[in-house]
Amino acid sequence: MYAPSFLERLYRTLYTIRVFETQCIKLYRQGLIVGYFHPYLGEEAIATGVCAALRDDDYIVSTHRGHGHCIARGGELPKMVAEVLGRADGYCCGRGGSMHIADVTRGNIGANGIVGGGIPIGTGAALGIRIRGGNQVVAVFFSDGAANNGVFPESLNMAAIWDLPVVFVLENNQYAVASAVEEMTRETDLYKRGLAYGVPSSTVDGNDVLAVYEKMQEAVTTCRQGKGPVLIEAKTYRHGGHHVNDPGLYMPKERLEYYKARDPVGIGRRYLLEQGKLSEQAIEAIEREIDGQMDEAIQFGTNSPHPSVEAFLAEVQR
Ligand SMILES: Cc1ncc(C[n+]2csc(CCOP(=O)(O)OP(=O)(O)O)c2C)c(N)n1
Ligand SMILES: [Mg+2]
Repeated sequence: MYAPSFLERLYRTLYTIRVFETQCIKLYRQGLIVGYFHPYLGEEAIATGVCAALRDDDYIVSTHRGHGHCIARGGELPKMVAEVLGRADGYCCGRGGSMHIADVTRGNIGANGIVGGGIPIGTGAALGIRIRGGNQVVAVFFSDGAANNGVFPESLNMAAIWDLPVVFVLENNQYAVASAVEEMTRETDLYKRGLAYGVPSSTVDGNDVLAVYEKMQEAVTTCRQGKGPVLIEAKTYRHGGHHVNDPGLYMPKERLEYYKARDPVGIGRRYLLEQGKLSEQAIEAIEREIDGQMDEAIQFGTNSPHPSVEAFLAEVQR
């Protein structure tokens, strides 16, 4: 059904996100990354499937758990590693760190340390598209915790009355830090909130990259026809605690094991093996190639200098 080259492209993205997060966790444990680092492990299929359905001139708005979004949008690993290490050659010259990577040349408007902060920004970008008469689409990523912030219903309603071309991608990983979604809301099918605003809304298996891709394609078509917005709730689960230093002991073991058995990277690999008909050896060669790219990115990042104090002040005064 899908071309092997497309399945390979999806798998390359899934695997790259997995390797980036895994290697950065090691850098964090070596004390090279300061502040917080929120891994996207276990959620890779959402960014991958969503971004695969976008055009180059579309936009995304990311979150504090945003490395996967950036990679799926074509972000460059060396500049990403340099940024999370706070180095001068990073995407934001080392001023943003893990939670604030933006890559405007690829339509990545940026990550955001303010939970829910990206929702009105993405809605505004969609309004900009409408005013300019374009037919691009904005994908706004956010999670279940952000959905409980007032900006979500406010933005959803505004986008609905103005038919804005925005896809609200609710990554329901079932936790906001240590707060389980069922403790935070009675109705845990969060997509239903969109129905109250007259917005086409549905849920999808967030661990299945092709399911996400197909759902996003429908949403993008709706938006390009001027019938947006759309809300997609992608159900998933973090593979660990909220950030690197959180062991996630509050996460029930059986639930974690259930989701780990449905590993999004493993599912993407199976698609490539079975539908793409790539051999085990061919897939391993792709994996070694990406491992090598990540090693080079780490070299680049660790060799990059720390930003100078003068440069910091220059930016503040600009
Ligand atoms: C406005 C705001 N409130 C609180 C925080 C602290 N905080 C950081 S991450 C987080 C939880 C976010 O949960 P969710 O939106 O589900 O995102 P996830 O971590 O699951 O990706 C909180 C409360 C913040 N950064 N911004
Ligand atoms: Mg969450």
